[in-house]
Amino acid sequence: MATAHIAIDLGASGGRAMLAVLDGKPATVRLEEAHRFAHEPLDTPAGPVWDLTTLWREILIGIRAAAAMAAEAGVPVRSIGCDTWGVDWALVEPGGELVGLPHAYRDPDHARARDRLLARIDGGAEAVYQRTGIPPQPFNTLFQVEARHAASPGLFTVEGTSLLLLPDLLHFWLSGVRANERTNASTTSFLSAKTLDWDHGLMEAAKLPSASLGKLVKPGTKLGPLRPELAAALGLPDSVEVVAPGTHDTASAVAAVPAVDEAPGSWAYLSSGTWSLLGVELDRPKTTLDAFEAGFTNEQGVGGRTRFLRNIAGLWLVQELRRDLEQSGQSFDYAQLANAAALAEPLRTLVDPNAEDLAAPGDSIAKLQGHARRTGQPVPESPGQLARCCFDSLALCYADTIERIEQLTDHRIATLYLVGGGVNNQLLNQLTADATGRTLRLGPSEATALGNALVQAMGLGLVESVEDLRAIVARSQDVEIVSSNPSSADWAAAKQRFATLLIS
Ligand code: LRH
Repeated sequence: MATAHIAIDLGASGGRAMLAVLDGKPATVRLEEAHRFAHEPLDTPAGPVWDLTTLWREILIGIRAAAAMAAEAGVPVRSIGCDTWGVDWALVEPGGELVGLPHAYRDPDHARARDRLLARIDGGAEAVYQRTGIPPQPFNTLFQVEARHAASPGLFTVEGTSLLLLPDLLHFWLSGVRANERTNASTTSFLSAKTLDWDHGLMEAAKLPSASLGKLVKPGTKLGPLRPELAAALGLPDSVEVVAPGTHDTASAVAAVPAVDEAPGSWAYLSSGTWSLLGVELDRPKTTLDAFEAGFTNEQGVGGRTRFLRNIAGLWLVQELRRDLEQSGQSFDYAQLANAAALAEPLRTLVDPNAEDLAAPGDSIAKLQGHARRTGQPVPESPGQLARCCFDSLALCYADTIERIEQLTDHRIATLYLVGGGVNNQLLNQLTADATGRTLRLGPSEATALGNALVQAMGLGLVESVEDLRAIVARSQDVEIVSSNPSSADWAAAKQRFATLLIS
């Protein structure tokens, strides 16, 4: 019998409620959008914060819409689960009251907090990496907690307060149950890569209160039924279960990569959206010095796998460029910007997409031009030149990352699976295939919502394993292939130039 699962998928600039219907033998999945909304961090004197009441209202609108779609199709809703971007968190008092608003991770204060905290820890960043497998990115929860603690120590004083990552908070609001789901917990940089439990010692070394860390659960855990009063208000039976998916959006996306019948180690994934997350699955974290120096994170995945990947700035660069162009009176939509980039001279100006100044919001044009000047390259002036600089640099960064993976894992990557909204960017797809010299398999663009819904189904015993999940996704969609044409430009020379620009 067909079953329906509601996936709430929040990104840093927009969220959606999706209805997934699982049906048939062998099973396939159909995904429909019930509701979509935009949101953004709000500036306050204490720093940028997430507008939680708006998010909650939109989520409830989305659940209600998805419930109505399921009722119309005559399919029972069995579960709901939420995923969001990583690292951001909230404090909840024992009585359930929220302590302050959660801060948004792109806050310049976090880089200062990181430097301060690492200076207090013996062995600094490398020691933290060996313990957690997470490189010292300023937005990691560890550094955010340091920033909040330094600014407002009073936040942490109430006994029994829980630190919940954002999807954990939403699950608490939906079910009344507090738990920390492990995939997102691994983005905090205080989850031990060895025990996969909280690293209380690291929290103590960092002089941070760790009593607030709660019970860890794995993806697919049934947290409890939807609160009865909420179920009634949403038009759902109170038998609907709140099931934690891989609550880190990247974990959900990687779970839904349709890699079936691939030789182990022969494929990599690129989850492409605001961020580009490029990596492979490993059986366990790899916290060696060379992995640290190459900038790889070891995040936890669905089915106990490790997501060994690099966080690359991704389409954020183009989103920021578009915003800056708009502020200077030049309005482009993404398709127009990609068209202008396609007509611009290839490989003219390159930047390291992971340069820390580019990750902070604002002044995109001046920053890109500053990088060009400082490195003696032609300064991009037109929107097409600026966008081309972003796309070419991303493609080269992907190629560089695949080479690093091959060196670190001794595997040869033949195929790159591309999932997420970025799969719709044809120019970047072709540049990626050309720069990497790999075959690209595209889709699904909604991998995160699919992975979220199917891990819920796994928690209910309707999907057997990650392999089963991937086979369902593969069966449910057509895969588009992009072949590489490495002779399209002088990629070899560009790679050499690119290598000289890298900060790490
Ligand atoms: C992508 C993502 C990424 C990082 C970042 C903060 O949405 O989750 O994996 O953790 O957001």
